Amino acid sequence: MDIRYWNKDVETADVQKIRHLQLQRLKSIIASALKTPFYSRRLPSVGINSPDDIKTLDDLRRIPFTMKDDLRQNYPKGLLSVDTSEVVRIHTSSGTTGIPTVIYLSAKDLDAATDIMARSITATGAGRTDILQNMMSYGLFTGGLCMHYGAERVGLMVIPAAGGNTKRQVSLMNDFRTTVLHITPSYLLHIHSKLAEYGVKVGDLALKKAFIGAEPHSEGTRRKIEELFKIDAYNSYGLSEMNGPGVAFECVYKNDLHLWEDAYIVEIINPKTGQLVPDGQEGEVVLTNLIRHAMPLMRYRTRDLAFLHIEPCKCGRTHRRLSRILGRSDDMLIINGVNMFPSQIEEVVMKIPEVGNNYQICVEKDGALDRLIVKVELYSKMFLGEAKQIDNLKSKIGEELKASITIKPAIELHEPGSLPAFEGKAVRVVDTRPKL
Ligand code: DLL
Repeated sequence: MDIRYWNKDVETADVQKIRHLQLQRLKSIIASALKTPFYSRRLPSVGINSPDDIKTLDDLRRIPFTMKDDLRQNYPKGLLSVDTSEVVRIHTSSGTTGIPTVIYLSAKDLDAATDIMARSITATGAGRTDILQNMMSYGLFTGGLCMHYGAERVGLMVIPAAGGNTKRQVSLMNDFRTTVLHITPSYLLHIHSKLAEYGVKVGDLALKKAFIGAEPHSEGTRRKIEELFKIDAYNSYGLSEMNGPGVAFECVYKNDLHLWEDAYIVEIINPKTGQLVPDGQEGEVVLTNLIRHAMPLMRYRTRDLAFLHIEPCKCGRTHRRLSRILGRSDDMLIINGVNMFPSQIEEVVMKIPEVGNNYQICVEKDGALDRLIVKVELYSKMFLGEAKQIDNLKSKIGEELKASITIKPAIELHEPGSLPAFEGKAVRVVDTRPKL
């Protein structure tokens, strides 16, 4: 096994040393948090007025959870601890109500996040001689830029291909002898289904590894990818609120994901009670960012369900491993890597005058990719008149949805009263993708 470390001292530090580092960093984050409008109200309300009020790591649990809604309600600057002149980058993710959540990074924060990304890449055995085709979108989404910076730091040659244009992606892989892909698992499987059409065989390519993440996938999907492409696929977990990818990453043993505990404090809680669950038990992942000062975030409820492995890993790293993500404790949908909430769709369709009072959101597998279909009942049968009128209406609904959720779903128009009606709680989402 090709075991490489980026920062061996930290990656293999004994647990006590890691906990000590966490405590020091937590105090320092508290100092920054007290400079934000949000935490300067919240921390004193639980008796934390200075970093000295944190004596042990258990004191973290005095701090209430921070929710996505807190970020939204404090948009855009309520969690900012510094003047914007100190900020060198922002990222955002979309929100349920159209209000995004924003993340601010200072130069020092970006440097720390890049270092963790470099560490993640190195843990897979990738290095300077590798050529990384980065097929995650660049922009407000963290997937593209964060991986890009980390890979450059390690010294890989980066092809900033971003997402889409499959034919060109395959040409790039071929022409530049790409060895590593950064990609969503669904897109990677889709690419495989296109190779024959382009006259390319897997054996013509130089692929060795893929970093797959940004969406839930099963062990079966990973194996399928590995067999089809004859590569090693490494699971990569992260979220924009915690700087994007690089929160947890698999090492060469591909036995679930090392969560970098010097950078993030992880708690696994029962999503109903908020209490910690016993070690090894499934629950919701709660994260505290220890490396971002421009915008501190503590005890953030990710809504992702997973468990922590307690046994050590053969690679020698002491940072505990997070299981693959087993589900969500809310209704967020991830469609080909893009996150959205059913409420965002409802918000848009219900504003369209031709739309009646019932709709349904269907998600299904279409080959390797996910397909989103929004079915709406029309207000009046007469809208189902001419073909041209129908097409115009479908395209109007599609465009308005795209402006909110960034992807354009297929739209189906239905006669009034024809979609399933509910007497109790409506079931709006029909997701027939296979369970993990
Ligand atoms: O998806 C960051 C990322 C980019 C991760 C590239 C990995 C690779 P968000 O758009 O904020 O950020 O979405 C975060 O996506 O809370 C999970 O629900 C889901 N997710 C991310 N990685 C995985 C994974 C990026 N490996 C949300 N397995 C998270 C399952 C994942 N779900």
